Amino acid sequence: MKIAIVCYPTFGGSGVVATELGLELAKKGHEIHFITYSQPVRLALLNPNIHYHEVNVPEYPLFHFQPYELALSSKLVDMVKLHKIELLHVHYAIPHAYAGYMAKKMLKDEGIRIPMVTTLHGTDITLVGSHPFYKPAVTFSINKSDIVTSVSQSLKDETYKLFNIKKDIEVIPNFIEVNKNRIDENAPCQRALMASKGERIITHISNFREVKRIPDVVKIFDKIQKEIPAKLMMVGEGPEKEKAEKLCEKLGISDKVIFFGNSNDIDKILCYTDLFLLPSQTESFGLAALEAMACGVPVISSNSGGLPEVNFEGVSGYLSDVGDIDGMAKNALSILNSDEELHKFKQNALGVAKQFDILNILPLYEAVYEKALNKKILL
Ligand code: GMT
Repeated sequence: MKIAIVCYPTFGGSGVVATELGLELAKKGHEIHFITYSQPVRLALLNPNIHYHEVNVPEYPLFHFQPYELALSSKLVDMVKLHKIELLHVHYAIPHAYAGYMAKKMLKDEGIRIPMVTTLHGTDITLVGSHPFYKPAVTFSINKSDIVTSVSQSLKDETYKLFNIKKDIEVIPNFIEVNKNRIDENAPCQRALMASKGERIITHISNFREVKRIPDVVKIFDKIQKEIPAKLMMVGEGPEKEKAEKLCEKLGISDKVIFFGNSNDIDKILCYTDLFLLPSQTESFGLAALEAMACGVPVISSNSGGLPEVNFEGVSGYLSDVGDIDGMAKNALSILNSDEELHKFKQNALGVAKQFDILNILPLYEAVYEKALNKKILL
């Protein structure tokens, strides 16, 4: 199949899912065309089936806002015609589903009919998409997609609650390549560099936005380190980072907290991690938690959104109400206080992650593509 994938190329769950999906589809022989404004961060152009086409938006003094959707839909039209692309898969509704629909319309005028699959990822529905400024366009473009998927049952329910959606939404969860060779043999797990013997290592990875409740991460860690020797690894960049650094200073724990910035080597950090913290306000799925679990790291998270669909209470970790810092610290300590308990949770976390192996999830996307190609195309 010749598939165009439209996504955000930056660090962030939806772009990562789109990129990993494209790479895996290419390995299976599909021809994949990534169409976005810069090369996706996890994209290695090492497979002849992978192509990348950049969307350029020239600056013009008249424009207060650059018309990205227009440039994207034009690029889609050109690339579909040039490469005989058969299907569009857009990740994150805003503005990709809207731009995809416009491309379909333009192509129809030239006698080309192409189906569009839209994958909803989370904030395109919850925090951003449901804002009155966007809602009519998001509703319209979801209803005009030939097939819609969401990354969790929770996000599907939320979509029906927030929008007037008249079509079926298929749940296809986030995935992970469980058998990936995560550890470089020449640079095995470098735990000793980061912490001394007897210290537990706790990690948080995100885009440091408000929804991640970064101050909670620091406060939970503060409570943990008062009871046991521990270090905190903070991985990622975003608007809440500076505030977190200040909070660490205020609590007098700066020497125990390492801020890494964005990293493409998260496996190297997760390989020496004992526990992962994700106390988010909401999380449609929580890919970062799954990535941790695939490295055998148990998760302490909030119980909001789709998190209970990936972090299983008392098995791969524990879940608490949003903002329950005491509860999360207590649960963390119950795992970290005993080597046996930690070992058990590590094994369990890996076991749960295996359910989300790419080998189980890829056929679900392929089935959706087949269905889209065989349906009457919506316009
Ligand atoms: O919140 C993020 O980390 C970024 C965001 C995105 O769209 O890139 O992530 C969303 O999509 C991920 C992949 O499907 C999900 O695993 C995340 O839970 C979701 N984030 C939120 O719902 C806040």
